[in-house]
Amino acid sequence: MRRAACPGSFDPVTNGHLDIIARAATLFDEVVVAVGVNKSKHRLFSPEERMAMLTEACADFDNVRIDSFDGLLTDFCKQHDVRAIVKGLRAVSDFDYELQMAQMNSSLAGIETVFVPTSPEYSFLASSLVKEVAMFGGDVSKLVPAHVLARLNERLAGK
Ligand code: COD
Repeated sequence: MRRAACPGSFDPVTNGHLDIIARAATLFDEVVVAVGVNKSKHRLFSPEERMAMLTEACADFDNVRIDSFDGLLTDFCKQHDVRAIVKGLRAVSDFDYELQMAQMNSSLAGIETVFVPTSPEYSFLASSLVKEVAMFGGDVSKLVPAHVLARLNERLAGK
């Protein structure tokens, strides 16, 4: 079985993430969406909330499952027999950092990274921008699934 991981913070999941996950699901037998926990970083949503949003957003994919990890991504990959890491590339600015991580992960555990170019309509899309725009009352309804938009609005309203 060819199993790949799509790792990220997913705080929250956007349509850009989902585009990459959907395309990875056509390339591999199974895709594990791996939510990085990293307790030292402040997040708007808890790991459980991020996983719940991903579970709902990926419900239609038969070969996609959601998991989380704390620590090194390569350790997660070894534990789950993951052969490749799939990452989306938005722009040259992503490339420098992603290449560095891909080479580190390869040197740590021999795990390959497959880069999938972002679809043009999502090339500007990042969770951080979605949160910022939503916080100032901007319309992000085309950038995240409807259930994520509802949770985002609730959280930003302090609920
Ligand atoms: N279009 C295409 N792809 C996108 C888009 C978009 N609009 N938005 C995001 N993506 C893709 C990118 O590939 C991105 O890498 C991925 O989705 C996740 O994005 P985020 O923002 O949710 O997550 P990040 O970048 O904060 O996640 C970083 C990781 C958690 C993957 C990374 O820090 C990690 O691997 N941490 C574990 C610790 C570790 O192993 N460190 C050593 C690394 S060498």
